[in-house]
Amino acid sequence: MSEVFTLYGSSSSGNSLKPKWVAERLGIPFRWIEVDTFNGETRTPDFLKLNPAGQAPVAVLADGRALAQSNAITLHLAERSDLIPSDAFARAKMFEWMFWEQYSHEPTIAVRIARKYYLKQIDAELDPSLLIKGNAALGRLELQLGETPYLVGEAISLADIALVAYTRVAHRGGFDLDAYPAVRDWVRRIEAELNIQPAD
Ligand SMILES: N[C@@H](CCC(=O)N[C@@H](CS)C(=O)NCC(=O)O)C(=O)O
Repeated sequence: MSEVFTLYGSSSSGNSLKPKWVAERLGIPFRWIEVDTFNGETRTPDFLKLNPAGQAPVAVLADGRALAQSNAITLHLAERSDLIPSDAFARAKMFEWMFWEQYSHEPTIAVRIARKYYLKQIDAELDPSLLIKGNAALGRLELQLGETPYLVGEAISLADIALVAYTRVAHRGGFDLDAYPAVRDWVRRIEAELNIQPAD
């Protein structure tokens, strides 16, 4: 089957992996174009035509339309699939987690991972609030996952995929998942459901 879309992404970026995992799980054929997000490849004139914000991931549909923002791409790919709850309230809860991910989880955990693991900054160079706010985010997840096996309802949804992307590699940012056993077990469960190997 020919590709339904092209995904510009970085293999080291959880944001890029979210739509990749969704497409793979739903059996949607796509072409992956690797982009180095650390050396300006998302800031070239050609890339900026796809996403003026200069960030990966970007999905380019077969008709040429481009869509950015990891969670928007997953929503588009998963339209009418079982990764989006059909019940209106459950669907809104899924959005609640996805919006929270972009405001309170990714900007702390993903940023600390990028600075510490990829850019090799030492702890003294890092904003101390990243560790505090990242641990608060993990605590929020632990509270939910101590009560329910998935973030919303009885099955995996886009909320789990959005949140697992950086949580599974949180140790690279200096976060200790052993302090969050329900989160740690959920990570393994979601990785198994998505058929992806545990990180590191
Ligand atoms: N909110 C965006 C964040 C995208 C983002 O931060 N992308 C990073 C990689 S994870 C990037 O492309 N950085 C390169 C740059 O800003 O130049 C999303 O969820 O897609």
